[in-house]
Formats: sequence, structure tokens, C-alpha cells
Amino acid sequence: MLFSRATTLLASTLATFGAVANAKDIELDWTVRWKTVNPDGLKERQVVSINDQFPLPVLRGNKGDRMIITVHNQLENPVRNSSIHFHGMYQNHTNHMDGPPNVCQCDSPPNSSFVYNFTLDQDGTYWYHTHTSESYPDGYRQIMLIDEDEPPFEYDEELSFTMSDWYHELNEIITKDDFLTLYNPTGAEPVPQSLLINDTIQPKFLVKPNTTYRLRIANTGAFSGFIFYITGHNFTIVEADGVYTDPAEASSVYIAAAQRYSVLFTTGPDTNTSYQFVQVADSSLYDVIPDDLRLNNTAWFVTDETAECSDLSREDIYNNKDLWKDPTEDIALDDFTSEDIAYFDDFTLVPSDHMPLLPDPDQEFTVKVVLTNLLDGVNYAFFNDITYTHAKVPTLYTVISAPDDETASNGTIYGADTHPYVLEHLNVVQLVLNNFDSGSHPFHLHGHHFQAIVRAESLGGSDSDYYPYDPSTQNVTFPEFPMRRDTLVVKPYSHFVIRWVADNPGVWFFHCHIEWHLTQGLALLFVEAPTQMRQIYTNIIPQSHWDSCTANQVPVKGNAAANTENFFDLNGQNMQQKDLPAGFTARGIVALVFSCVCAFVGMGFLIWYGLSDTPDQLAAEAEHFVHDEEVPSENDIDNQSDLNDQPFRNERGKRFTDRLRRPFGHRSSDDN
Ligand SMILES: *[C@@H]1O[C@H](CO)[C@@H](O)[C@H](O)[C@H]1NC(C)=O
Ligand SMILES: *[C@@H]1O[C@H](CO)[C@@H](O)[C@H](O)[C@H]1NC(C)=O
Ligand SMILES: *[C@@H]1O[C@H](CO)[C@@H](O)[C@H](O)[C@H]1NC(C)=O
Ligand SMILES: *[C@@H]1O[C@H](CO)[C@@H](O)[C@H](O)[C@H]1NC(C)=O
Ligand SMILES: *[C@@H]1O[C@H](CO)[C@@H](O)[C@H](O)[C@H]1NC(C)=O
Ligand SMILES: *[C@@H]1O[C@H](CO)[C@@H](O)[C@H](O)[C@H]1NC(C)=O
Ligand SMILES: *[C@@H]1O[C@H](CO)[C@@H](O)[C@H](O)[C@H]1NC(C)=O
Ligand SMILES: *[C@@H]1O[C@H](CO)[C@@H](O)[C@H](O)[C@H]1NC(C)=O
Ligand SMILES: *[C@@H]1O[C@H](CO)[C@@H](O)[C@H](O)[C@H]1NC(C)=O
Ligand SMILES: *[C@@H]1O[C@H](CO)[C@@H](O)[C@H](O)[C@H]1NC(C)=O
Ligand SMILES: *[C@@H]1O[C@H](CO)[C@@H](O)[C@H](O)[C@H]1NC(C)=O
Ligand SMILES: [Cu+2]
Repeated sequence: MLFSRATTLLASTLATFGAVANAKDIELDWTVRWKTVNPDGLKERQVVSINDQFPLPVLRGNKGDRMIITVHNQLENPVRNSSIHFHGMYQNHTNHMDGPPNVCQCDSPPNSSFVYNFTLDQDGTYWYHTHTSESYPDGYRQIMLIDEDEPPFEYDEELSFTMSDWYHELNEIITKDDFLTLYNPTGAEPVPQSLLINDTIQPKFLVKPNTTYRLRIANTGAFSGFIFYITGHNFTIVEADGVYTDPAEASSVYIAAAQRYSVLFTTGPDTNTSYQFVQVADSSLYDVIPDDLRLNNTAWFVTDETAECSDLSREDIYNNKDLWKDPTEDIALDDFTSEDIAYFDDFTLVPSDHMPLLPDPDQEFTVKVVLTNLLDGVNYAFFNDITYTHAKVPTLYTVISAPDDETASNGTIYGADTHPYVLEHLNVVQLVLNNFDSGSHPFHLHGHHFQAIVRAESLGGSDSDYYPYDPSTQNVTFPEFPMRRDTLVVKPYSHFVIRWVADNPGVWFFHCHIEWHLTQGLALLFVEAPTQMRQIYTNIIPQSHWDSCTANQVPVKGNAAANTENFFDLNGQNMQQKDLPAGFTARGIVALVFSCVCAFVGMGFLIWYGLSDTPDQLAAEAEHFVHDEEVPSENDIDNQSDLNDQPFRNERGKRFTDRLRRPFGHRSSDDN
């Protein structure tokens, strides 16, 4: 009933399309609970539903409207906290509505209600998803569309849809039982069971002939990137992540997790016809490719329900030389993968407002991305030496409960392993990100669109070929009108440089949008303009937010350690796992787990489990193995046939060996 009220409001909003003068409140009442569905037709599973709906309701409003969403968490059996991030929203003056628990709010427990209340200051294509650990791949995500007076391009009709990956288990179970464990020392990410288009498989979308469509596409997946193309037709890119661009013709585009595009596509004169479009998974992200995973999916735009639609055959992509990165290359059908497909380089996009390159930065930070193991044997993800470990008090609440502006401007109080960078109001900020990992990563900054001013190609097959960003030795020319977006992919063993103006006081999360990597700690915090934040936020946090903290027994005052007496005393703060003992490398952990598995087959796991009772015991055992030289060498590992059967190797055998060549070892000693 409540929902139909919301739908009516939504309809009336659409009727007054455009005029900011008619800005209105869109009030929604959402009850979040489990529902059992079968989106891929392969397995029924529990998913998160809103008002009993799955797929979740599409959020839609006009620029200038206010969204007021009351979320009732009814996630029981299994119990789950809730939170919602409206991805890409600046949340200017509403940092507390941004979503990430322990950063801007407390997790909202079952039987509690939480109010999000913010204005839509932007237009374009966005999405929303929970930011509570390990939950958005359970279906808690959907596209969000904001309409505008006059976008700088013309079209007749619009079609919006999502692309995502899909798992058959609850994500918390995959994470706790398989992913973040000692038994997965290389940090091999769980590979999805299916790839969905608009939360189903092989949909047909009705279109009219002779019509220009604005296709609004969001990758709401947890992990996978997709190449999208329409067989035999080009399209025109006009928007990336809510930033309108000069029209750019493309035959295919790569959409990483969390990215969005609008593309214009014009249908032909024919009736009773279909246009095949294709979603190809970037299989270089997968360490193993299960036989039954369909890596490329077809869907259709059809002018008639009965129009003939042909499915993609295995050879179709291969035979379409227009898609090849290098059509002259000699690649056998069985070796042809998504890595051989060409796609549009988003770095070349020019925002239609032609906002020029920002001036040289006032503040610059350089971070290095590494994935490696800590003492518990688990594979974590790091910026520099830090794997993000949240504070005891949500960081926004630490800013406003600090005794004075000077204390709030000192990053120490936010905790060591939250990895805070304090930004000064209105500074031009530059972030240099050097990726020492063999995988590509889509990085997302909350609260801003940033300018992407450098994005290097992958410089080599392994880290030994890699050198980080260095403008003194590299021939770097910044674009005149850099592409802006909120989620940017860094290539394997490569780097990017981004810039923005610190004109939005708030605590903004910066993290990899592969949910697995966020779980591994690939995140840091920008504490932007704390003095100005204190003026804005000191008395405006609504009661429902405090109530969530009370219900979850999360302290709301004090520094990262919840110390309210002395903000510089961080005793008791949450800390990441300890380093591996000196002399024991992450490669050793990998080898040790494998040798246990190989030596004792199934029993190895049990034995290993016994050893891992306490970190100290583990360390002692680990050192024992190292000193007794029972650890196989890298060569042994590459050659051992048992190991070739381990699920850490993709079809081309690339990833696993790359991972062993990572700059493993003691975290602080592997710089350069
Ligand atoms: C919900 O969040 C609280 C506070 O962070 C945490 O203690 C609790 O374990 C979480 N509950 C679930 C079911 O994850
Ligand atoms: C939520 O409320 C219902 C009804 O009062 C109760 O049965 C359930 O145990 C509560 N759940 C939690 C997690 O407190
Ligand atoms: C939403 O926020 C606005 C601005 O702070 C406030 O005036 C309004 O009362 C809020 N509405 C609700 C329902 O909390
Ligand atoms: C995709 O799914 C959403 C939610 O069910 C729906 O509103 C939308 O119309 C669908 N897109 C197309 C092109 O059918
Ligand atoms: C499609 O676009 C590409 C540029 O991305 C261009 O090279 C090619 O000629 C176009 N093809 C057609 C059929 O227009
Ligand atoms: C599409 O446009 C062409 C050329 O203007 C016209 O001949 C044709 O009848 C149109 N098709 C439809 C279905 O309206
Ligand atoms: C398309 O899917 C098939 C079957 O999953 C796979 O063998 C093939 O490599 C895929 N092609 C690309 C380009 O990913
Ligand atoms: C479209 O074509 C198919 C065969 O190609 C035919 O079976 C169907 O009836 C046609 N539909 C219309 C609306 O003409
Ligand atoms: C932050 O506080 C610590 C502890 O009082 C102090 O050592 C440090 O110099 C301060 N940093 C800045 C930038 O003021
Ligand atoms: C540096 O790059 C610019 C622009 O791409 C090019 O014109 C110039 O020749 C390059 N210089 C060197 C030394 O490579
Ligand atoms: C936030 O609002 C201020 C005005 O209060 C404006 O100057 C600033 O540009 C805005 N920042 C963003 C990111 O929208
Ligand atoms: Cu990542």
C-alpha cells in the first residue's frame, strides 16, 4: 500500500519532467526482507527484496527533487544489517546520507528503520546498493535515473537496464567459508555462476523502428566487467557515470563494476526485426572458468514480440573481426577470449561542459595497490601498508564529536588502519594510484566526480616490468578537458592519476568496487574539510541514525578507539592482522597450503586447520616449514601436476603464476 503511494508520486514527478522549479519530495517507504527467486533459471536462492519486489524498484527523479526513503530492515533468517549508498550522488551537505557503515552511519539492524533524506543535485545514470559488508551481491542493488531539463543530446525514447554477475550462494557464506580464508591464500575471487541482463537471462526489449534510443546501462555486479556491443551496429556514447560527454562513436564499450553509460542507438526502418546485443564477461578477472559458466550472453531489441532472434554461437564473436583488437593476429578459436576484443577507451571521452584541467594540486597522495597475506594466512588487499579496518566510531561522528577544529584536522584521531587523508577545504587534490597487482580494478570515490588525468596502459606481464607513475621520466601530457567520472579502472601493473577540488566537506570513502576486494580491505578515507564539516554536520544527524547505533551498541562519540577523554589516545583501536613473521613470505603461505593439500589430500585441510588455532602457533609452524625448507620453490609450484589441477588457474594459465610473482614478502620492505 505504501509502495503504491510512492508509485503515484513517481508518476506525478515524471509528468512534470524537467522543471527544477517544480522540484518535489519523493517519499518512499521501503521494507527490506528476504525473498526466494530464480533469476537465472538455474537455482532458487534468497535475495533481498524491497516491498516484496525483486528486481528492486528503479529509483527515478528529477534534478532538484528531494528523496526521502524510510528503510525498514526486516532481514531475518539470516539476520543482516542494512545501509544504502546512492552511488555517484555528491551528498553535498548530506554526508550522513551517503551509506557506508562505520564511515557515515551505523549499520541499521533488523527491526530498525532508517531515513535517507537528500536532494538530487545531479542528473544522469546512477545506481543504489547496500554498503553493508558482503550484501549487495545478494540482490540489494538497482539502477537510479535522474532526469534533466535539457541533456546535450537528442533522443526519442529511453531504455534502461542493468548488467550484473550472479552467485548461487549468499555472499556472507561465500566470503566466510571460501573466500576470506586460509584455504584461499592467493585470494582467488569467487567466480559467479551466471551473468544477468536486467536481473534475468536473454531478455527481449521492445523497440520501435526509425527511433533513436538512449540506452542507460549500469553494471550492478559484484565483480565482473562486461564488454557490451550491438551486433553489426555502432552506437554513440553520450554519458559516463552521470557526466555528459561529447558524442563518441563506438562499436563496443567496457563497463566495469559500478560504471554506467548512456549510448544512443537508432533502429532501422524494418518491422518484425531484432537487434542482437551482447554481454561478454572480462574473463581475465576470473582465476578459473567453470565449464558451465556462459561467458557471453545475448539479448535483443525487438520491434515485434514474435520477431526472430538468433542466439550467439560460440564462433560468432571470433568470426566478427571488427571486434578484434588486432584482426591480423593469429589466434585459434579456443584461445580467443575477451582479452582479444577491442573496446572504446573511456579515457578519451570529453565532458560536454569542457571543464578544463584543474590546476596543479595543493595536496597530493600516492598509494600502492598490493594484495598479499597477513599472519592469519588470509589474502588481504592494501593501499600502501594498510588494509582498511573500520573505526569503532563512524568516522563522520568522530569529526563532529572532536573537541575543536584543530583536533578534527589531525588525521591521527581517525585511526591508523582506516587510512585517513585529511583534505583542506577547496584544495585541488591529486591521487596517484600505482597498481602492483596483476588484476585490473575499478576504483570509486564517494562525493565527487574526479578528473582522470593519466591512465597508463598495462606496462608488462609481471611486476618486474612495472614502474610506477613518474612524470620526470615518463612522457606525460594531461588532457585539456579530462574525462570525469566516479569509477575508474586501473589496468594490471599500471597506474592512474585523478584530480578533484575539495569543495564537498565530508568523509568520503575511496575503494575498489569489486566487492571481494573491498572485503579484503582495498579502501581508504578522505576526511575532507573537517572544520567546515563541523559547521555543517554538528546538529543535523537525524534520530533514526542515532537509533541504529544504539540498537547495534556502536559508540557515536570519541576518536577511532571511542576514547572521548583524549582524542590522541588510540589505545584499543581496531587494528589489522599482524604481518607475517620475518623471513616468511606470502609465497610460503601459498606453497604451504598447497603442499599440505598435495601431501595429505583431503586431510591436509584438517591438519592445517589444527595448526591455525592461534596466530602464534601458526607463525611458529610457518617458520618451521620455512626453515626446514619444506616449502616448494616457485618452479616446483609451476611444474607440479597436482597444482595444475588447483582452481587457481584460468584457461591460459596466466593469473595464478602472475600472482605468485607479486611483490610478496614483508609488506614494508617491498617498495620499489
Ligand atoms: C550488525 O552491525 C553490528 C555493528 O557493526 C555488528 O556488531 C553486528 O554483528 C552486525 N550484525 C550482523 C548480523 O552482521
Ligand atoms: C524483530 O521483531 C520480531 C517481532 O517482534 C521478533 O520476532 C524478532 O525476533 C526481532 N528480530 C530481531 C533480530 O531482533
Ligand atoms: C529532510 O531534510 C530536510 C532538510 O534538512 C528537512 O527540512 C526535512 O524535514 C527532512 N524530512 C524528513 C522527512 O526528515
Ligand atoms: C529493467 O528492469 C527494470 C526493473 O524491473 C524495469 O523497470 C525496466 O523497464 C527494465 N528495462 C527494460 C529495458 O525493460
Ligand atoms: C564504428 O565506429 C568505429 C569507431 O569506433 C569506426 O571505426 C567504424 O568505421 C564504425 N563502423 C561503422 C559501420 O560505422
Ligand atoms: C522508417 O523510415 C523510412 C524512411 O523515412 C520509411 O520509408 C519507413 O516507412 C519508416 N518505417 C516505419 C516502420 O515507419
Ligand atoms: C564465449 O563463451 C564461450 C562459452 O562460455 C567461451 O568458450 C568463449 O571463449 C567466449 N568468448 C569470449 C570472447 O569470451
Ligand atoms: C515475424 O516473423 C516471424 C517469422 O520470421 C513470423 O513467425 C511472425 O508471425 C512475424 N510477426 C509479425 C508480427 O509479422
Ligand atoms: C597530530 O597529533 C599528533 C599527536 O598529538 C602530533 O604528533 C602531530 O604532529 C599532529 N599532526 C599535525 C599535522 O598537527
Ligand atoms: C611526448 O608525447 C607527445 C604527445 O604525445 C609527443 O608529441 C612527443 O613526441 C613525445 N616526446 C617524447 C620525448 O617521447
Ligand atoms: C557543494 O556545495 C557548495 C556550495 O555550498 C559548492 O560550492 C560546491 O561546489 C559543491 N560541491 C560539489 C561536489 O557539488
Ligand atoms: Cu579490486
